[in-house]
Order: sequence, then C-alpha cells, then structure tokens
Amino acid sequence: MNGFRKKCFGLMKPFTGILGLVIAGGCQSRGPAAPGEGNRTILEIGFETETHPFEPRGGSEELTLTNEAFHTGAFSLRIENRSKPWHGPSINIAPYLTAGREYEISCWIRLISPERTELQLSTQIGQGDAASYHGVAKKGIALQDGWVQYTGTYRYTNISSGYITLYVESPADGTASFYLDDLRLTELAAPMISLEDLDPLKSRYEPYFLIGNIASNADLKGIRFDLLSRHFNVITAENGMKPASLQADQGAFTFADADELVDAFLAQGMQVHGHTLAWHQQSPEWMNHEGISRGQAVENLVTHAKTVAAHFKGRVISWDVLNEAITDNPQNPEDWRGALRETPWYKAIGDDYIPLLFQAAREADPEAKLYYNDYNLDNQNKAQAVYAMVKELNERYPDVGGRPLIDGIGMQGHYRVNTNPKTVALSLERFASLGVEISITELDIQAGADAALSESQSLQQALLYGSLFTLFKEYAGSIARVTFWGLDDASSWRASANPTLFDKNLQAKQAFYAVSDPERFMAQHQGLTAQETRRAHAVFGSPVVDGIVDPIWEQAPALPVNQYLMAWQGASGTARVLWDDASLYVLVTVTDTVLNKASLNAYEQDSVEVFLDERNDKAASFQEDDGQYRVNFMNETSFNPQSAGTGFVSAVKTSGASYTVEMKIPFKHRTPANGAEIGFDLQINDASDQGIRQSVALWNDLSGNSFQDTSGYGILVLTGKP
Ligand code: 9MR
Repeated sequence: MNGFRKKCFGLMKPFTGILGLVIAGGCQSRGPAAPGEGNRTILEIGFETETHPFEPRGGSEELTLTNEAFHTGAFSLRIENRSKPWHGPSINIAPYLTAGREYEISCWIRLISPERTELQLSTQIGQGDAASYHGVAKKGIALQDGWVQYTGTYRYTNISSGYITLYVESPADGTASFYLDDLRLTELAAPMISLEDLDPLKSRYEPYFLIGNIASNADLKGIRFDLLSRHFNVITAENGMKPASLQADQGAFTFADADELVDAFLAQGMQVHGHTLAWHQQSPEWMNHEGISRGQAVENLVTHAKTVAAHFKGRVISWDVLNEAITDNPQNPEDWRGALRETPWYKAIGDDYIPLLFQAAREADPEAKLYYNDYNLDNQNKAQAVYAMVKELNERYPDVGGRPLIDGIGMQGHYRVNTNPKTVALSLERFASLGVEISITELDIQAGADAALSESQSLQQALLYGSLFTLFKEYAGSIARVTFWGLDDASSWRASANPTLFDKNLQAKQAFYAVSDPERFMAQHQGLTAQETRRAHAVFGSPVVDGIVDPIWEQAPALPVNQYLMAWQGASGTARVLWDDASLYVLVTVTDTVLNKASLNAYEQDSVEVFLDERNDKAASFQEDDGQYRVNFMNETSFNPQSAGTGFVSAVKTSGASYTVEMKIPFKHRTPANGAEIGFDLQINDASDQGIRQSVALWNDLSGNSFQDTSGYGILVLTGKP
C-alpha cells in the first residue's frame, strides 16, 4: 500500500491517522446501500483522510489528494501525467475478497482533460504471465463538467494470487487526467455456485475422445480448479509451457511454475498436453531473431525442444511441437513450402527446420504424440497445405522412432457463429485420410460483443457447438482429444466475444448443454442453424474527402472492424459509411501502435480495405460490380481489379497510435436509393514491426476469400435520403 502519496491541499485538514477507507462493519457509510437483501459494503474510499491506498499503475503518473474537486466530502484523488492507456490509479483489493462471491464495484470520475473521453473501470487478476484483465464498468464517457459514475459487477472465482487490483484506464486517450472519488466495493448476497448440478463432460465423452481445457497457475486452487477437475480429463497450459515461459534467458530454463501446474493436474488423475515447443510468437528474442545464423538457430531450436520434451517426458501425452507455421489462405496450397510463414526460424534454417524440430522432440520423448498445430484449418486452402506438408514429411521420414514423423494434426478451432461446420467436416475428412490422429486443440466460438451476449446469440453459439460435437463424435475414430481454449468467458483470451461454455459467474451457458448432449440439444432446436451476417446503415450525406473528419460522419452509425481472421489479435478499428447519388463514402479509424509498410505486398502493409458488391448478388467469384479498394497509412492505394480505381479518392491522417482513412468510391453499376442493400465489408491489415502481416480484422466476412468471393460480405442498407 502506498501510505503517503498525497498533498497539494489548498485547504488544510486534520490528520486523523485513519486510512480513507471503511471496511464492512466499520464506522462510516456513504450514500445508498447497493440494492438487494444481505449485500455488504466491504470497502469505501472517499479520499477524506491524509493517506490513500492507490498506486500508480504505470509508474510515472502522479496521484495526488486534492480539494480542487470532489464528488462527496471535500477531497478526491487527482490523476495526471499519464502516458499510456493502461496507466492510472490502482488498488489491490485481494485482501477484501472471498473466492466465488460476486461484487458490485463503483466509483465516480470527473475529467480534467480532455473535455470528454471514454474511461473504463477494470480489474486485474494475478501478475505477470498469469495476469488477466477484465472490464468491470466499460466505456462510459467521462466529462470535464460533471461527475460520472462507473458501476459494474464482477465475480472473483480465484483469489489465490493475492494480487487483484481495481484500476481506471482510458482506452481512447492515454494521457487523459481525471479526478477519482467514492470508490465502493459491495459483496452481493447472491449464492455461491454449485458444481454438483452438472454432469461431468468427461464422462459424457469417455467413449469418444479426451476432453480438455486450459489452465494457468492461478487456477490451481478453489472453484476454478474444482470445475476444471470435474469436467475435463486433460489440461493444456495456456501460456506456461511456451518458449518465452520456459527459457526467457538462454540456457536458464525455468520449469518451476509449469511443473507445479502439470503435477497438480496429474495428481487429480488427469492428463496433460504440452503447448508448444516452437512458435513465432511468445518466443524470446534471443532464440530466433532476424539475422541469426543457421547454425545458431538450429542449435537454439533443437536444444529448446530436446530439453523441454525430456523434462516433461512421462508426464505429457502429446506435444504441439510446431505451432502456426503455415500462412493464411495460401493461394497455391499444393506447394506447402511456398505456403510456409516467413518466420525467423524459416529464414535462418529453411523448410528443414520442421523435420529437425520433430526429430529432436521424438528423440527426447519417444512416447509422446507429436502434433503440428494451427488455426483456420477450416479454410480449405490452409488445410490442403497442412495436408501436403504432413503427407510429404511422413513419407520422407517414415521410421523416426518406429513412427511417422508427425503423429497428429491439431485443429485449433477458434471459431465464430458463422463458421460453417461443413468446412470443418471437409478438413476432418482430409486429415483423417492421412491416417494421422486429429485433435481439436483450442476450441472456442465467438458470439456477441463487448462481453454482452443476447439470448439469440447465445443460442446460435450453442447450436454451432452442438453441430460441431455431433460431427466430432462421427470422427471419434480419428479424434484423440477436444480441448476448449478457456474455462469461462471472463478469463478467455477473447473475453469480449463470450466464446466459452461458462459465463463470467462460472454458470453453464446454453453452449454447455449443447456440448453435454448435442443430439438432444439439436433435436430440441430443430431447423435452427448458427449463421449471423452483420448489417448496418449507410446514411445519406456527402463529406469532403480531405483527411479532416467532417461532423457529418457522426450521423452514420459506427461499424466495429473487430473480428479476427488470424489468431493474433492486432489492429482493429471502427468505420462509418455515408452515400449520395454518385458515391459511397467510407471513414475508417484504425488503432495501431506501430505503422509499417516495409513489405512489397500491399496487403501486408498497415492498411485498410473495402470490399464492395454493388448489386449484392453474393457471387462466389468477382463480377463486374465487385471491387476491392486498399489504402495504406501513407495514402498509397491499390485496387482489385485495377479498373476499380477509376474515380476513387482517398485521404489519410495519422495521429499517435491511430490513423484515419477517408474514401470516396463512385457507384458504377447501381443507382443508389433508400432501402437498397449493398454487399460490403471492411478489413484492417496489421503489419508487425518486421513488416509481416500479423493480424487481419474484419467487419463481417471471415472466409479469408473476400478478394475473390463476395458471398460472405456483410450488408449495408442505404438510408436517410430526404
Ligand atoms: O490464450 C493465450 C493468451 O493468453 C496469450 O496472450 C496469447 C499470446 O500469443 O496466446 C494465447 O493462446 C494462443 C495459443 O497459444 C496459440 N493459438 C492461438 C491462441 C490464442 O491467441
């Protein structure tokens, strides 16, 4: 706790010697009690005494008690000199919490600068790699000329780290200064969750395949551990066995946390799958950086794989030996070498880094099943490239340890409600025909947004889970394991898209029941399938395309470009669309910290793309009314087909961590009118600081084929013409 961060009083006040907080049953009660019988206020901070328990989260920002402004009483906390969105006042509330209980959390905020911006009250659970971050009261607009209350609820299912903070951040403006007052934490009387009500999933799937989930060290106690142990029989460490976790510094292997995690689940009679021996993400810089020699790279790769595989020998059943080595949607998939991602491993060693790596793992742990693991394997081009790679390598290296070089293919399975189970089935069929085993290694299904899930979205999600599990059962002869990537929505890497079986209160969602008994669930909802196409309005109006955002754009609704094609979640943004009798106008604001256009491929540069199917005929190949319009952050344009560029105008403005693109696209094949529907999509390409495309965000179409197939585009409805 920070005992004496204070001062700059215009008014002197007596020092009372008591912290500015009141614990339940304490001497002070402020404002109305939280609604509900039996709720207990356990912490209140009004900043009315000489000390306060807040810390600066970033380090450099200043926290000062002040009487310049207050919500109640005479004082508040002033927060200034922030330089990052996540900087702000932070308080460790772990000592006040009881595991499994739900809390109402509220505070009051008034902006100092700018005049208005979006702030968020958030909570951090745990520290370092084990930390997870969750919005409690999201995206409220704070103002300069009045106090705004931020209120939300959160159920803390694991408090074992002893480090759980509340903090205020500013996603849209990293430098915002503000006053904070009257923070209150109320324990709600709602009952704790009962585990016994649900049939264990692992029993239901026992005849078919192993059923798994992920864990971190923070999950080794309490209700989360109980829930994991009840439903699953195999565990993957979410982050703890990745190269960056096990060998951050060369030669200094750090196994203690991973050992603790593995042994805790083994002691429950569960099994463990290892993830991952080599990946271009979450690997330390020293291991495989640009310019490293082939010899050094081989040494680093092989030493890491052998040491780690040997260390866990006998305790893991299988390894994701190599993760995500194939590019997205390769255009010539037969040529799997041409489809390889140009990672530092590949650049330093060449394509034989793959057999070298698998051989090293096999030598160190001959018993473990060795997997190639990747995402978007429902994309048939990518699936074909993986098929070609595994087939050729297994033919070329038939006898490694008496087994094929690669035992299995891991289909990660980061899906969305509009994922088509038929494409998943095609890939299962393709891989099964190779004779290798298949595991679904990271299953989750995004639905809804901003951590909100409507009843119908929840049902759509459950329906897709149901059809997938029906399918997995059909392929049970080839499928060894199905692992979910996240126990509950709040702890998921995609928390805002509600992708798991349990909600943030660890209550089973419809998705749980669909997985538990897919045939019954599908029969109960006969005829329904999970498909969701985004629709939005374009509003009548003619902005000037000059890089200055005219107020008229505000009349059009904001479209989130926030669904990811690749597993890496990079730049995202929002767009607005206007139209007049001659043109469609698109404004896209992208949030991106590093802007790069080093790649010779325009689509790999930081850039924005619009896809247009003017007649909305959803053709599976480009027709004359279809076009792709790309503008990078330096306002350099490219078009598909080339002729689409005729009459196109664009302007770009960059500022700090964002850039804004304005486009004017003339209508060429349709006379626009109120009510007309147009096929439309948006894409944000995010280049890494190495100039490689690391993430693709879209408004609607996640087929990866928008450049040639319009059938997955979202729909724009033209409105507002007087
Ligand atoms: O869920 C993991 C998240 O906590 C990490 O921040 C992230 C870092 O890359 O990795 C996530 O897990 C990834 C997995 O290791 C490989 N496939 C994609 C998963 C989601 O990004």
